[in-house]
Amino acid sequence: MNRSLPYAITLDHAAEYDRDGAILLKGVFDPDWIALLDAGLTRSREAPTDRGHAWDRDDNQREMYYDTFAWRGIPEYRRFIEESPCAELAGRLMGSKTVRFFFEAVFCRSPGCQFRTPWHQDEPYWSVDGYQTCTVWIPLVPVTAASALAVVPGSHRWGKRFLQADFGQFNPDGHGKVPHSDFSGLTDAVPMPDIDGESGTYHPTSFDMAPGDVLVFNGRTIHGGSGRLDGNQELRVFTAKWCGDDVRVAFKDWGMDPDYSEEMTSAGLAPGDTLATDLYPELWRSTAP
Ligand SMILES: O=C(O)CCC(=O)C(=O)O
Repeated sequence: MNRSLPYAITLDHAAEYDRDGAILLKGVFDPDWIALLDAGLTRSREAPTDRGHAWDRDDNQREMYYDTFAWRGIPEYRRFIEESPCAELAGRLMGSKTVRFFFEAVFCRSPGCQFRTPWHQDEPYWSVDGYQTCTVWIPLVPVTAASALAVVPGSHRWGKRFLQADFGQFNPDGHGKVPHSDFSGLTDAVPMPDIDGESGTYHPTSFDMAPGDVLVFNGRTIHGGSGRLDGNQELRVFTAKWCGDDVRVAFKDWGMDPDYSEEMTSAGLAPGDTLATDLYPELWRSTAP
């Protein structure tokens, strides 16, 4: 398994990521890493966490399944997070001297699932604030651009928080441990623009991707639209969320999703703190002066 990146992440890559709030990189992880994550996802589905639940199930029993923050109990995830070059990739793109692992989430669609992830941002609804948050979106199977996650280039710099769906409503089984977000107290948020609109204003962008390719995006970048699989296609995605130097704990009055404020408080973290605890291990540090 490749422990170092297969090619250098250059200043041009970092500049593209910073300009667009996202970047596609091909062939980052070798097949052994993908097989390991896939085995971890199978294990995780057999023993979901309290947060694991379906987001959608249609009349044909086609399902979209989600789970998160399972990595300490899933040895395959843990090995990937601690030993793969994912932390370095995040650090170099974010231009951060240090990188801490925040959490993982999996998005698993059965063949033909039509459920599209709603357009949303991450960082405004996480229990942290900071420009240097990112997701590494790693499909474990081939996916066409029409079904892959799309990003709205540049939206991380619009300086706005957008009202988005309460993801707790995606819960066909009425699962008890699903965080609900009541965004009604969010006075400075503006309505999510019509990203799919016919005006063609927002240019949502997605790519054909093969296992080993990654889409890395800033936590403020609007993303969504994935789904709409053709009849035989399934979509198994592992995502790793990373935080850089400028990230601080922030509990949002308007609701958090996922809401890690309890875990953070138990680990002794308070609003304004860095994430410097074992809960969020530092997994990469730049050696540049
Ligand atoms: O893969 C998906 O459909 C959703 C991914 C996502 O929203 C995320 O990683 O934040």
